[in-house]
Amino acid sequence: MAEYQNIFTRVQVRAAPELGVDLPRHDSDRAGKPFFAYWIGWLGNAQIGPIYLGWTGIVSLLFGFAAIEIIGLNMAASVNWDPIEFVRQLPWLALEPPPPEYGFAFLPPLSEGGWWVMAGFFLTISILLWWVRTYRRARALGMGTHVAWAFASAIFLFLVLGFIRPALMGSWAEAVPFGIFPHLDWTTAFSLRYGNLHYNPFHALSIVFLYGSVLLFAMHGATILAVSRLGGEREIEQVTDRGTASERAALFWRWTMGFNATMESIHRWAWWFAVLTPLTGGIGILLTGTVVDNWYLWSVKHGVAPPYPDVFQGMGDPAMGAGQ
Ligand code: 07D
Ligand code: 07D
Repeated sequence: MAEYQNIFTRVQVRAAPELGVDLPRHDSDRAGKPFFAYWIGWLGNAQIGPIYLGWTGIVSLLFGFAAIEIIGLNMAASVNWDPIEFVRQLPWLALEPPPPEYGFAFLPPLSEGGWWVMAGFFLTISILLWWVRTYRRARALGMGTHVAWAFASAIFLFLVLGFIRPALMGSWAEAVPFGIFPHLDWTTAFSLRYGNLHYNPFHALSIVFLYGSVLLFAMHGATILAVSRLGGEREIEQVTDRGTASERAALFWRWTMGFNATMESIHRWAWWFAVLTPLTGGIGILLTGTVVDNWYLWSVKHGVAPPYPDVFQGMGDPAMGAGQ
């Protein structure tokens, strides 16, 4: 049985690389000669390439490279171009956005955030062109554009954090710095500055969808693996044949929780949970500092959180912390 199971689930189809799909007219050729990698076969399909580049792909990579170059060179300059220190301190190095005195100026002096604006601009172009690529490649294959719209949801949060909210606040200084720990420090500081993000209901919703995505992913992945001995991942047969693995999987969930998703709906659950994570999150960030200045006080006002305990009376405005 073990050998058959292997053949069942890991057999590699070595077909024509394009699966017989004709390229639309005016599309450039795909680049690279495809090859097969045995070990990669354990993670997915063993065939690597060819890749479709096209002008959106090439220009996206060029802008992405330029952005990373600007970030990396600025970080290197901050350690006096010392390669050892660059590697040693890399997680803590930063390229910071312009300070508040420049407001939302088009291009502040390069050494005072100008490089940040330029890198952000290039990174944004790169990401948007990559989005166009996901959209156009899906269209070229006659697919739906679900991947592109899911990606758009993440791009929405990215733009809110680095562009839309700073624009609304009239200051680049509100934006996220480039850097590993610096961007985490920004996240903590943001939460503290605006009265604890845990009291922001859209942050809570975003967490619900994030945790929900993890739960759904675990349930779905586990379910399919659990019926792979019955051919559970062979989706065509699963949709058309009776008495298949997917029926058993559905029965499992009806037995254990009284309800089952279907082969189609489980992917809709997954898509919506994933898409709603950055979408609700982005709404929460947009509201912060623009509509609501302190999420804790907002919660007290709306009866979501109880007022601060009396013991702090006489120590200033309790909700703002001692000394305010
Ligand atoms: C696994 C797919 C692969 C992608 C990877 C990321 C870079 C950045 C650039 C040094 C799941 C590649 C990363 C190219 C290097 C320079 C200049 C995706 C997978 C491996 N964060 N964040 C990380 C980004 C924000 C937060 C890690 C990006 C917000 C917390 C990585 C953005 C806030 C924690 C990273 C972004 C925030 C992280 C792992 C953009 C609130 C962690 C990411 C463009 C949302 C975790 C040290 C990962 C960590 C982490 C990248 C935005 C919070 C460096 C590109 C401002 C609390 N973030 N992040 O696996 O280990 O994603 O940090 O918006 O604990 Mg972040
Ligand atoms: C970042 C979308 C943009 C990314 C793109 C990718 C490249 C790399 C490279 C391929 C992730 C571009 C990619 C450029 C290409 C290669 C190599 C998506 C991104 C386009 N929080 N929090 C969230 C929790 C606290 C804070 C979301 C939990 C504290 C801030 C999420 C807790 C404070 C922000 C979440 C917790 C705080 C968030 C992110 C617990 C800190 C945000 C969702 C248990 C002290 C963001 C509304 C996401 C948001 C966000 C989880 C606590 C601050 C659900 C579980 C109280 C400032 N937090 N958080 O999808 O949307 O991110 O908030 O305490 O901005 Mg939080």
